[in-house]
Amino acid sequence: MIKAITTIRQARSAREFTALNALLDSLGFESGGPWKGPRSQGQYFLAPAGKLEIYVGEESFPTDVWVEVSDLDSIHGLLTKKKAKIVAGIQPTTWGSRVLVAEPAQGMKIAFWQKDRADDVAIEGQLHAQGMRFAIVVARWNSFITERLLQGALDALRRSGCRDQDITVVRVPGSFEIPSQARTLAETGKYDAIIPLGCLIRGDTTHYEHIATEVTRGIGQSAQETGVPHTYGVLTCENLEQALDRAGLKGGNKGFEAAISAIEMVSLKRKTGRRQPASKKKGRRR
Ligand code: DLZ
Repeated sequence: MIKAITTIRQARSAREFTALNALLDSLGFESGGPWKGPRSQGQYFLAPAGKLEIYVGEESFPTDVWVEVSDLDSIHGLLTKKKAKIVAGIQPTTWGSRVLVAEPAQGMKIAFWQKDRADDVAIEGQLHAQGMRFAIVVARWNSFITERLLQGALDALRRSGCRDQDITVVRVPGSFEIPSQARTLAETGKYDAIIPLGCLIRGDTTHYEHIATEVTRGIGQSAQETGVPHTYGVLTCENLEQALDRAGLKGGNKGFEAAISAIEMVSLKRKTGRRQPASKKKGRRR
């Protein structure tokens, strides 16, 4: 039974390996984990689909690594920002797509491509945060975890193009206070989305269940009643180890994920929501 396809590239030095690692991570590849052997070390990255493609004909391809993306312009922007070598800028192909070829390490060419028309007709939000304004509500309780969530959220917003002056961070005592503050901020009309961050760890107190239920309900209610997207960056964990995993260790950083979801929801709302009358638009603070 076939299980996976792997293509392997060798970096020429530890420094190049580290730089490649960081670049692929910033482009959005999901890390599958590092490995270390007696003579070498590696890192593998995952993509939602793998393909082994064969063809016949006169088409010639500049490389044998092709990465299909949903937003080629953003990839181009990121590669440029990271000073990766671009061998061929974005060009149309003969098969209804656009492609660019990068060479992040010598001899390691990667083609990034995007179809001109998506296969499905689904409407999806984009992940550009330029011009969007966010409020992050962060609980001080378990701050050694919530501060990590905050760093993750800020990283996601900045990497997606949000300016620091468009981000407001508000601290509240504990997760229980998040919904009311989230609502206060949402009602100002100044923010495109609210990103709540907290960490509830089940202790030997019965408070845990009550707070978790209230916080979840309150955030959802604020989102629905104000019409401002709110995401959910509140960890509900059995223990500290689990919380650490979800705040940047094994399980990624849920603050980062909550911020990315917020960007997507703002973009989606702009695409699918009711158009604002011109008079209202003018009055909007931007
Ligand atoms: C009281 C309390 C408890 C027991 N546990 C947590 C927790 O694990 N995470 C958290 O964010 N907050 C906790 N709190 C504090 C409440 O959220 C709230 O701040 C206080 O009860 C004051 O209203």
